[in-house]
Amino acid sequence: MENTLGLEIIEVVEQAAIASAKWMGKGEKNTADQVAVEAMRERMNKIYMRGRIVIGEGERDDAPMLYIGEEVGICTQEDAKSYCNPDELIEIDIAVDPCEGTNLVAYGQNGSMAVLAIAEKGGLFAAPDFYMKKLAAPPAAKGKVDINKSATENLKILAECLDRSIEELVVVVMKRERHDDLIKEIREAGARVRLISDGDVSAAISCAFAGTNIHALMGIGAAPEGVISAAAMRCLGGHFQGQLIYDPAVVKTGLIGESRESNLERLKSMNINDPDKVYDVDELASGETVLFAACGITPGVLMEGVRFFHKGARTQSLVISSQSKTARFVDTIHMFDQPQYIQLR
Ligand code: VTB
Repeated sequence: MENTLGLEIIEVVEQAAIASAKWMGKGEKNTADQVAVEAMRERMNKIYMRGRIVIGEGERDDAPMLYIGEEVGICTQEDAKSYCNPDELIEIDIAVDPCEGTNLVAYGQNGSMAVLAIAEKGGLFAAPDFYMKKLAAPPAAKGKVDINKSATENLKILAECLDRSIEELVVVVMKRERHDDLIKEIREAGARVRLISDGDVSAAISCAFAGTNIHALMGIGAAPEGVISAAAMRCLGGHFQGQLIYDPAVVKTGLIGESRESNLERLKSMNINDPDKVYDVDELASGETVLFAACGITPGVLMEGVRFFHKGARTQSLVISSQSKTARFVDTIHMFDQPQYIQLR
């Protein structure tokens, strides 16, 4: 799977990032998202594969493109049946977030990226559009920190695993009212908090890379983003746990007329019978082969953002594979108009 898809998915996230970056700082988050979706879908449909979107832009009725259940790839198109041999290709599931951090792009802030994860059919948890309590930590703390423990306890464990003092630890938390107590607790325990306005996928993955000075992600973000983060953490050997939040007293999902009961009903209808279950990384991204790709739209901790120059752009992407056990940073110069020569900038 990796051999055929590895390079192509870099281009998928690159194209989405370039399209979205053109809207950087323009204050129009919906357009920044829409152009990324279109670019991602167009490039994806040129790949020789049989793909199905499991995490996407929404339900079919609400999202015209990259909706949940949409089939993508050349071999899912009617006119390609003549030269595609479906028996030759495994079916794959794809989770996409073409513009992770639309506000960040719209307001020219750091940390947005185009991102996707792939696994063989059934290999990614089809998370409902709910919130998720998340805990991400470096590989050294995998299975030792626990989302059921308090932030204070987890910081003690983390400090031990990383052989540091708690004061040296940095925890990323999304700046939201729902996290006020959590932020207070982390500070009281002695650790430092890096508040972000959006983009917790990038924050989660950063935990798995030494040198980012990010040691944990704590708090509540969106569940689909949790699955995408888990796919990367699965490949990187990092810690990731997620627990769905269905109580509107904690955070409202935004569904019309929602209540605790109606949310529970909705989860049941999706065959989620234990709503309090804590999912670990291997359950959120259970596939035998998992691939992850991201490309910076605006600059971030792990990747540069898109930089435009005369008739071209330069991007930085990250491709992670559970199969080859690699995390590749790919620096690409894109020439829009056949220049005479390539200049490194
Ligand atoms: C979360 C987070 C994402 O949007 O979904 C957030 O996981 C929205 O949270 O990374 P609120 O509803 O509390 O604003 C992102 O930050 C960007 O998609």
